[in-house]
Order: sequence, then structure tokens, then C-alpha cells
Amino acid sequence: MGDVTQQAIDYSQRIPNNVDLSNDRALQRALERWQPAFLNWWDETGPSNTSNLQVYLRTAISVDRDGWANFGYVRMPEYRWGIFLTPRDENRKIHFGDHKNEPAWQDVPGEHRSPLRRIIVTQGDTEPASVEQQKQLGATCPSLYDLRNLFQVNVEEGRHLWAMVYLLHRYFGRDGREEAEALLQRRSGDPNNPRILTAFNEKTSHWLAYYMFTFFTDRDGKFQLAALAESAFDPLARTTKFMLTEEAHHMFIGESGVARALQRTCEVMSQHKLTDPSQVRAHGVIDLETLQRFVNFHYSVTLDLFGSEVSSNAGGYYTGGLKGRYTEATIRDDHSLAGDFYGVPEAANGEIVNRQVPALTALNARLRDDYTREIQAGLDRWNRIPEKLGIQFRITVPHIGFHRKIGSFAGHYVSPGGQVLSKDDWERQSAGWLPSDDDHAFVGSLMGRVIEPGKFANWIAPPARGINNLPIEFEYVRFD
Ligand code: BYC
Repeated sequence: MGDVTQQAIDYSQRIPNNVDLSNDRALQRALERWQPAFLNWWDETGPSNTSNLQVYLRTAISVDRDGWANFGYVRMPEYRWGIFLTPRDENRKIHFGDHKNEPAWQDVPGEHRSPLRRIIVTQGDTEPASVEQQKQLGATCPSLYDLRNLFQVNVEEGRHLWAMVYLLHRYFGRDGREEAEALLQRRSGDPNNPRILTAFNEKTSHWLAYYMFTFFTDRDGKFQLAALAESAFDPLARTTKFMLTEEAHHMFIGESGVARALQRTCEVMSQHKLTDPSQVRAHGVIDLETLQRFVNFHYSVTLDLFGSEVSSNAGGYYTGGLKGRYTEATIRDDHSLAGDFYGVPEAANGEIVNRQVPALTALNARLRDDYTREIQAGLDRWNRIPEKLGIQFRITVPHIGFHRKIGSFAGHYVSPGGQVLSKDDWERQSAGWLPSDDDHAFVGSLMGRVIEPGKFANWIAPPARGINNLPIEFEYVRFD
């Protein structure tokens, strides 16, 4: 690491920041005009009926690896959303693509302006979308602990929006300011003005969907942000690096949330010696078959977020230096990929075949493969729960081609086991593979609002420990 320029976060400003905002009056004024629009958006589409709640939240006070979190009660509209970048390394060099070994860019080169803006807008659009998707969940929280974690995620997604809006305002002039406004105007699920990526227009109507979303979809966030953290455009790399530190907690919420539901179900099954899903349901817990259908849905919908397996866009981003591979710096090759090939599965003539394509065009597939490996590791951890309780069932990931709307599998009918089916066969069987309306209604029926400190809804086990070393029965949200 070379010289590092570090700015402390200045909380005396209207917009807390460590980018020396007060020395750029025009930018500061533009962002101060965007701020009330953001607060209006939060008021309208953020978590419902929560403006008076006091929530035990962490707020970033420094971008240091160890010292960034400060915990305390906050009313959410007063949360200090701001602009935080990891410190600048003055000697940072571009380490992949055509510009390899040149100094990282502190500004946007003209020829990359349009694709970079597009990437930043797409990333930025997901952040408010997820808050909109989760708006109603507070009303059915399984505990105060879970309620607090939901709100923590919501305020941080709001801050991630700020992170992208800062880049748009600071580096993209009038176009950037217009894009920043549009980010507050699109709405998840709105047929007239939807969010950009498909998964962000799906409903998150109950807590099981929410935990699946934070396990599967927030993890797409991790991999996309990690790829952007390699970018030659240094401000993007620095801001996404800091976002990644927050993303870890979101994925923890998802992984532990599903694990706790699984734990509770397996305890009930083991205690009453049950295997039949309807009997399991009769005990007010989510049967394993239903959990599996939700895994199938959220995994497949999230795979679509990686874009087409074979994508010239992705190749262009890489050679241009805009977006790298996951952990680019640790990969031992020439970081140009010219002449390399990568195997991509696809459906052809009724079967799945592996096609070797130029590696430069397969970067979306490669990132998705990195993602899938991490998902499998998470499922292996989940599967220790039934194993420990002597239950045969194991959660599995469906085949990569299952239920896809984007990329080479779109338009094909692939079973979770990886069989290419006819449309008729798919229609006959797919109801058993994806959550039905009845599954949603059943899961929804379990959702009651539990707000007594230390108490948990029947369908979910308590967590192993509380937040910030506090006990599980701590009053994580105050209603007075
Ligand atoms: N839905 O070459 P293609 C997160 C479009 S999550 C709709 O296949 P490309 C978070 C594409 O725009 C991470 N449209 O794909 C998680 C293009 O359109 P045009 C979000 C889609 O460009 C939880 C066309 O199809 N970050 O942070 O290589 C909570 C062909 O494009 C979709 C990012 O995504 C889709 N799923 O890659 C909160 C990173 N997929 O040009 C937050 C930034 C593709 O024909 N985004 N299309 O009009 C990117 O890097 C790229 O835009 C993508 C697509 C990876 C998404």
C-alpha cells in the first residue's frame, strides 16, 4: 500500500462526509438539494410507521477497519446518512484490462463515461428498491432483535444510495444529477416506472422471503460490489469497498435467519417424530419442502442479476478497467484474459452442454460461479442443522438453468436436477418446485408481531447471541 490519504468523518456538517465536501460549495449545494428529496422518499417508501421508534442502530464514525461502528438509539429519519469512502492510496495502479499498470483514475475518462454512469445507476437503483420491497415487514416482526436488524439493513441501503448519488453528482455533471433524481422516482414493482433489475421488482411479503433475500440477493450485492471495488475509477473502488463492510452484516442476517427457521422446524420434527409436511405445518413451523421451494425461487431469481452468461458488455467493462473479477488481485494470470477460454453451461438439443467461450465474454458467468460456490458453502452450514437432529432432509441448490429469465437458459425449461424439459412437462411439475400462493399464504399466516423483549415467534429459533454483545432480551427497539 502506498501513501494513504485519510479523512475523518465530519459529523458537524449537514451531510456527514469524509470527502471534504465543504470545500466544494457547488457540489455541497447540489447534494443539499437532493437531501430533502431523499428524506421525502424515505418518508414515503421507507419502513412503514416508524418515524417515532427509537432503534438501537450502528452508525459509521470512521472508515478504519476496526473502529467504524458506533451503537446507540436513533429515530430513523434522524439517522446520519452520509458519504464515506475508504482512504485513498495515492500510488494505486490499475491492475487489469487494457490500462493495466497505469495510475488509477481520479476522474472519469470521457470514453468510459457512459458505461460507468450506467453501472453506478444500476448499482444505486437496487439500494432504494430493497428498502421499498421491505417496507411492510416491521408490522409482522418475529422479535425486537429481528426488527432492529431489519431497520439496520434499511438505513444502510439508504446510505448505499447516498454512496452512488455522491459519485453521480460529483463526477457526471448534469446527467448525474438527473440520474440521482430518477433514483428517487422509480419504484419497486411499479409497472410504469419499475426498478431496473428484475429481482428488485419482486415482493418481499414476509420474513422468510426477507431472510432468503438477504442471504441470496444481498450476496449478489457482495460479489458485484467486490467486482466494482477493483475498478480503475478510484472513487468507485473506494466507495464500494466501504459498502462491502456493511454488506457482511446483511448476509449474516439472511444466513442466520434461515438457519433459525430451519432449526425451529427440525426441533419440532425431531421432538414429535414428524416427516409429513402437513403435520409439520400443523405445529406452526415452516416445513422443509416449503423452505426448499423458497431457496429455489430466490437462488434462481438472483442468478438473473448476474446478467447474460456470455456478455460483450461484461468484456468491455473488463478491458476498459471499469469492473474486475472477484478478488482480481489474488488471481494469478496476466489480468487481460486475451486468448483465454471459460466453460459456460447452456441448454442445447434437450440437454445441458458445456461450451468453451472467450473468457472475456464469460465474466458474468465467472462471477456467478464464484457466487454459487459461496452459496453452496452456506447451504452446507445450514444442512448441519437437520444432520445434528437426525433428520434426513438436506437443502440443495437447484441447477443453474432452473427458472431463469435472463441469459442463455431463458426460454428453456430446466428442472432443479438439471433435466431439460418440454414446456408441458415443466408446467405439470413446476408447482412443486416454486413457492405457490398457498405456500405464501401459509408462511404469511405464521407472521405475528412479537415485540416483547427476549420473545420470539413460534416459527423461528432465537439467535445465538445479541447485537454488539448485548443480551438477546435487550430492548433493541423502543416504542415510546
Ligand atoms: N434484469 O450483457 P447483459 C445489490 C439487461 S445487488 C433486467 O446480459 P451486463 C443489492 C442489461 O442491463 C447488485 N435487465 O448484462 C442487493 C442489458 O440491457 P441493455 C447490484 C437485465 O450488462 C440487495 C441487457 O440486459 N449491482 O447491490 O453484462 C439489497 C444485456 O445485458 C438484467 C449490480 O448489478 C436483469 N437481471 O450485466 C440491496 C452492478 N440483467 O443494454 C442491494 C452493476 C441484464 O440491452 N450492474 N439486464 O439495455 C452491472 O454490472 C450490470 O448491469 C449487470 C448486467 C451485471 C446487472
